[in-house]
Amino acid sequence: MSVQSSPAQATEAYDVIVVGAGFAGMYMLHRLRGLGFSARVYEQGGGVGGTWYWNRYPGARCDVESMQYSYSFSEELQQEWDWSERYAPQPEILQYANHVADRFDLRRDIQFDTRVERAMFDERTATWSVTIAGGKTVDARFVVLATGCLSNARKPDIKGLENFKGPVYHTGNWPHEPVDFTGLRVGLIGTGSSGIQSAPIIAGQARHLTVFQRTANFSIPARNGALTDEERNAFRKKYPEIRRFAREVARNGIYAEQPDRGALDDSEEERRAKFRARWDRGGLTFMYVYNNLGLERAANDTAADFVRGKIAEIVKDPETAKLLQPNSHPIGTKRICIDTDYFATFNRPNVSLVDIKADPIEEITANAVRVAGRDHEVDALVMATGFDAMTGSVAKIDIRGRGGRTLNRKWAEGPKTYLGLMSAGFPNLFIITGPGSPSVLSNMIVSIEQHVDWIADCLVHMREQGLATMEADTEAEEKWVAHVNEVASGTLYPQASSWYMGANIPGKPRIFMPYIGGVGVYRRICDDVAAKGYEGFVMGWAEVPQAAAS
Ligand code: N01
Repeated sequence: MSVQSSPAQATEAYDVIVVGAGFAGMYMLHRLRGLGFSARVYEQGGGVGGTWYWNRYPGARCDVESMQYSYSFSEELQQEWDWSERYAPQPEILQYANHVADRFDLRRDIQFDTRVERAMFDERTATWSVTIAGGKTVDARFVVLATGCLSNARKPDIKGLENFKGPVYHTGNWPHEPVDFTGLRVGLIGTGSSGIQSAPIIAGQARHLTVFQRTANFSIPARNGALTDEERNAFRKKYPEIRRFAREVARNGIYAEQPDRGALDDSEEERRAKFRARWDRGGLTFMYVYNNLGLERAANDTAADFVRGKIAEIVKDPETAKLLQPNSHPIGTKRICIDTDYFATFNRPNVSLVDIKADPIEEITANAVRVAGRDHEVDALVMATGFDAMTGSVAKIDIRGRGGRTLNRKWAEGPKTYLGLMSAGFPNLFIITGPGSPSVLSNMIVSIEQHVDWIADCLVHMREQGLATMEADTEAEEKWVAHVNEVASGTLYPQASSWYMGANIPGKPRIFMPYIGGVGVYRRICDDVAAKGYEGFVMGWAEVPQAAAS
């Protein structure tokens, strides 16, 4: 038996339906095609690129260096594409996504502007019936959710927001036309990565920028700059080593020196020198100066104190500097931000900071944000308030597995998966970089490629063995969920009210969602599971005769 299209009575049928045409969906399609599977990708947006299609806010960039935040599956692609800067701006990443779509002729199997509304598993035929916007139903043996972890933008429920007369933008769903803030008073709510990246650019344009800060955040300078030909070529020459290291050794899928000691193993002077060197170099690897910054509070405090000290050096007004110094969580336990001139922006005469921790926003009126009885007048509002992360986009699809049980009901107390790849009771449904995998704690493209390759190998295995269904075993899933929680609880991460924990969404269960064991360790676990005949997964044979191959 082979993995093939559903019976003829279905109007349209594929071996695999992929939901989403971001970096995960595009690579999945490329692999499926290469292996001879028929596949259809449905994408809600009008183009490829996923998160980079939607997040067009001013200053949007990747916080992983471009030479590493790129596909490794094609040697030609990685040799031919020229990244212009150390951290590529959003338009360039989107251009890259479009280049990949063209280069590998992906568009002919992608249907844009098409939301997937529902997916129902028919146990009798071992087929998924997928309903797309407009009501059309398409069948597939397998469904792959490549829906992204940060793709469900969340506008908070703030009293009076509907009364605001000016435009309200969300960084995660930015208009495709240019937005010009010249001459306007702009209110920015939210100081995560999106707020921190956009504030300096908006401040450079607007008459006045008021930043409403609930939680002060740690941010490290990006030290962005143009890449020279020499730098690009040096990187390209080293790609085999860089990619191997990112996949197999690095915890976060990023090639960088690995720490060999803890923060308290050095004298204060040595520590400061090392932190200073990383601060001056810039970028995410600041947290990898030492090997215990995410594990021990005393070690973490040394890095947090260093950054707080830097904020005090940069920001001239002591009151503002104090407000900007994060004190509510250990450094790195909320996603660390990478910025260009964020803290210095508060030295500008046209920028003010309003603390909404002590005094939350009371109300938004027609032309102001009211805090502690005072109206801060604004002409436009920018919500940099984040996402219903990791589960939000999956939850928007009505997914029904065995016995008609919905995935939303199963995940009501928090997402449960085996390896972040499948959830028991939902056969033949794969998730790329799902909860329970390293995912958002890693260079996403490294994790995407690993998942796609694993799923592709798995489908080939099923085809070769004549298997019709595969699903996570409940016991294996319980053990994996317990393992994910156990590893997280050995770190400082659960101490922060972060979106990793679901804490940014009122009512969402607080569970540390990504797997923190490291990209290399996780890859070995997945490979080992496959080598043992997909241990922890239950395989099934077809119960009905298969139709002719498509
Ligand atoms: O969202 P966030 P983001 N009233 O959730 C505040 C990736 N990313 O879009 O912390 C007032 O981090 C909220 O306050 P608090 C990256 O992984 C990457 O910035 O909950 N404030 C917080 O300050 C990142 O981590 C890149 O107290 C409210 C902010 O809004 C992830 O996306 C760039 C509020 C939300 O911060 C998400 O980043 C951008 C309310 N009701 C994003 N609700 C790069 O590659 C929320 N907030 C560089």
